[in-house]
Amino acid sequence: MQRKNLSGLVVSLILIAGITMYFAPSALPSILQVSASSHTISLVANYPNWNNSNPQISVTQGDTVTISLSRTDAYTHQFLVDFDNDGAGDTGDCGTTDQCSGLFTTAPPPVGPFTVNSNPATYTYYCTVHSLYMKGNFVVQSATATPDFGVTSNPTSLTISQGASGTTAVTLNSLNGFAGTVNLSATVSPSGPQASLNPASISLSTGGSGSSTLTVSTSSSGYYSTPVAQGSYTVNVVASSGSQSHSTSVMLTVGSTSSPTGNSSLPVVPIVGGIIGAIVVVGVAVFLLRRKS
Ligand SMILES: [Cu+2]
Repeated sequence: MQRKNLSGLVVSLILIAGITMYFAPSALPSILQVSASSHTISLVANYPNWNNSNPQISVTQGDTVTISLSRTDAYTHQFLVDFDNDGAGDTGDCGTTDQCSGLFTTAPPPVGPFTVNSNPATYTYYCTVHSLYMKGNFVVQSATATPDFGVTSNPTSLTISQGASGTTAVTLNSLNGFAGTVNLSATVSPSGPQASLNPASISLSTGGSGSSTLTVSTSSSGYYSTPVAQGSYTVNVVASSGSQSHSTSVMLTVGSTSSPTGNSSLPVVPIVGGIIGAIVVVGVAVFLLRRKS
């Protein structure tokens, strides 16, 4: 009886281990593929094009590439990838910098496999014989694109009257496979209006996006219930995750919608206006008093 239980336990453990190994890979977070891969690219020469369209070839730095060649027309061709950007005419660096076939009529041996060592950029591949027409882009992409995120707001400006509030949507986007939590904060300059974000933190999945609502309020505050001054403000929204941070600005105009929306600091205008008004009042009073006496 004891032995039967033991064998049952062993069978159960093997089953659990098997199921775990089967399901574990799908439970792992998806990670951006950055390891080098191998590509075989087939190009058919058919004057005046490769593959009838001179297709763009895209690879990643560090990839291993093999190019198999053939033709369907009656001409002689020669394939060349111009990694040093000196044109189709220089075949002297074939096999060192550039990658080339020989002149061919029937399908030649494939070019490569070769490792793409050139810096990320757009290069050109040619037929050296028909270089004006038979050419296309050979794009080398970076293998080390850093996962990152972007932040935008819509709308990018708000106009609200004193004592009111307004909202704008702040959107976060995952870039280059970024996945993680991004914290949002907002500051207003000059101080006065209050800004808040809901939610203040967004979890982005790889290739995903998320949105938060930025609410800006100009209700009066403080002991004397001082109203927020009319004028132009900037709300700076900072999105940060670890050491990475990005920001976006929302222009805020406080006042009636018909008031000017220039960049000048409007609080100066009422102050200057008030001072001028006071001088005029005092001046008129002095004039009247002198006239009376
Ligand atoms: Cu050709």
